[in-house]
Parts: sequence; structure tokens; C-alpha cells
Amino acid sequence: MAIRDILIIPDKRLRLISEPVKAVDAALRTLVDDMFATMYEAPGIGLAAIQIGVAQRVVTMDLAKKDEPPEPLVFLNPEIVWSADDTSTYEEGCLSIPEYYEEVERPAAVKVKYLDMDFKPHELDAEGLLATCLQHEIDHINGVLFIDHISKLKRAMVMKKFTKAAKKGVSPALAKDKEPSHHIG
Ligand code: GNR
Ligand code: NI
Repeated sequence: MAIRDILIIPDKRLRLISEPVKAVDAALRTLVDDMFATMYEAPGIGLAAIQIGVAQRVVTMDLAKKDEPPEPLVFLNPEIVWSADDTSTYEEGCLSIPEYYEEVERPAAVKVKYLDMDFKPHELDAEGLLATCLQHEIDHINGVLFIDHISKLKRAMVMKKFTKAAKKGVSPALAKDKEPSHHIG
């Protein structure tokens, strides 16, 4: 099991449309193991394979609270087959956009079709955090990020901050410390 690097915006690979999984083989099992190791270490409640640079339609998730036993979930080729008309708003974050949080409005409930690690099909009725997280992860495998659901101005500000930080090779939280002094005062 290996912890892999998580891609950060503006990495273009985060905009790829991931390919469907064709079979559960040893390589896929290693990918899923690595995704859990990476997700738990981050820590995050969900991860899409593209976030570690693998453009396959694979999602891991664990929504168990800290004081509860782990509940690892795997979704292969997940697809939203129904969305509720009513919406809910949740403050979202993303491991590919570290330390940025914003409210996102999405359908309050979804029905998701997916395959498990035995390649057996399932349908899951989700609401609450599970519905939000599934939509966030299914967005990832379609090259969509949660900032695509916020205002254009907020998105532009986030993109600018992370693009500047990437050029300096530091995290956005530290980037301001590298500003040349002529930017101050
Ligand atoms: O860890 C995560 N938390 C989170 C919070 C609200 C809505 C979605 C998420 S998913 C995120 C991990 C991540 O980036 N998954 O792609
Ligand atoms: Ni994310």
C-alpha cells in the first residue's frame, strides 16, 4: 500500500474525463488500496482516482465519524440515474484545492448506479453528506471541480491564488511569504 501524491489545481489532469473500469484485476486492487491509504492519510472523506493521476472511474469514500469504526466504500463506474428537484447546501472542500472551503448547492438526494469490487451492480439511494460526496466524486471523474459550482468571481480568485502558488512551488497558504518586498506597502 502506497500513499500517492494528490494533484492540486491548476493541474490539467484534473480536467480529464476518466475511463470506465473494464475488470477488477490486481492492478485495480492496488489502485484502490493506494487510494484508501492516500485518502485516510490526507485525511479526506472521499477520493477519485484522477486525484492521484489515474484517469479511471474509481471512487473511494469513508463517511464514518472519527469515534466510529471505518466504513470503506468503493464505487466503480458510478453514475447518477436520478436527482431530486430539491437542493441542499453544504460547505465543501477538496483535497485538490487544499484549505479552500465554500458553500455548494446540489440536488439534496440522488440515486447512484455503480459496480462493487466483485463487479456486481448496485443502486444506492443517497441523501445528506453521502449524496453531496457522491456528486462531488462523480464530478471529479467527469473533470468537474466543486469550484465550477460557485460564482465566477470566487472561482477566478481561487484559480489565481493556486496558479501563483504553483509557479512559486509552494502552497497558497505560504505563497504570500515569497512575495517580493516591493509588493508590500
Ligand atoms: O474530504 C473531503 N471533504 C468533503 C467535504 C464536503 C464535500 C465534499 C468533500 S470530498 C473531500 C475529499 C475530496 O476532495 N474528494 O474528491
Ligand atoms: Ni475533491
